[in-house]
Amino acid sequence: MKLLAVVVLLLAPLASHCAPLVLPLDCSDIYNHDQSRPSGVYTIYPIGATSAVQVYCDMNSEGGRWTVFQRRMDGSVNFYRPWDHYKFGFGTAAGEYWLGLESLFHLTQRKRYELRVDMEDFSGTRAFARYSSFSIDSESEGYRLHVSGFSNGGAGDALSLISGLKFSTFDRDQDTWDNNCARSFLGAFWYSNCHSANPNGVYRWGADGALYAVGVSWYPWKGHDYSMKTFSMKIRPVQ
Ligand SMILES: [Ca+2]
Repeated sequence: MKLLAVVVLLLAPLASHCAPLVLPLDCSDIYNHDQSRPSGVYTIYPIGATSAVQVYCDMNSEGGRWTVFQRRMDGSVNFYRPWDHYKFGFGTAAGEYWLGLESLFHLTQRKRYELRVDMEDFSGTRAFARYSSFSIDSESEGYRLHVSGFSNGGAGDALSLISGLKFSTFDRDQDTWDNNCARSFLGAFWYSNCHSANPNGVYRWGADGALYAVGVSWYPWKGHDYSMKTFSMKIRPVQ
């Protein structure tokens, strides 16, 4: 009994050095807790203890810690969806998905984030764009986008000009065009009249002009009628 008490006393300081039971808000929290964690699917809690959601964490690009909120890779998930789907998220974190605007709003309320947009064409060439500041407003503000501080990873800038715009889906037109951009270009995004990038457009296999500008496109790099092989949008806290 005496021995057990001694053992417990000896172990007590060790226990207090163990991981604190703090739920990770994003992939950066997961990385900072254990820097040996590889890229992959993890559970985060963007809105609190009852908001568990699975995401893909990019632990490789430029030092890692990236929380991926949008990902295209094989065309297995339909991205032409209504407002509520974009609000709450859809797809699977191991494959193609959209995290959800509500989670994104809460994350960018809690920390200051930067944005990285990665893309790859069907010949295996990669490019990216990075923005030193990224946040969105609440749903009552239309999930208005704030993005600035572009730096070029070969892809060019397709987002600085759309900072300040509200998010649009086919059933909630908040673009600046007389018609409906989401309906015309088969996606959902921060559209103006209409876009220089359509990350949530129709997955197509490379160059395809049969239908104008409906693919997973990034105009400054490949124009309106080239649809990427892979595309992802990811955020991490500014250190
Ligand atoms: Ca409109």
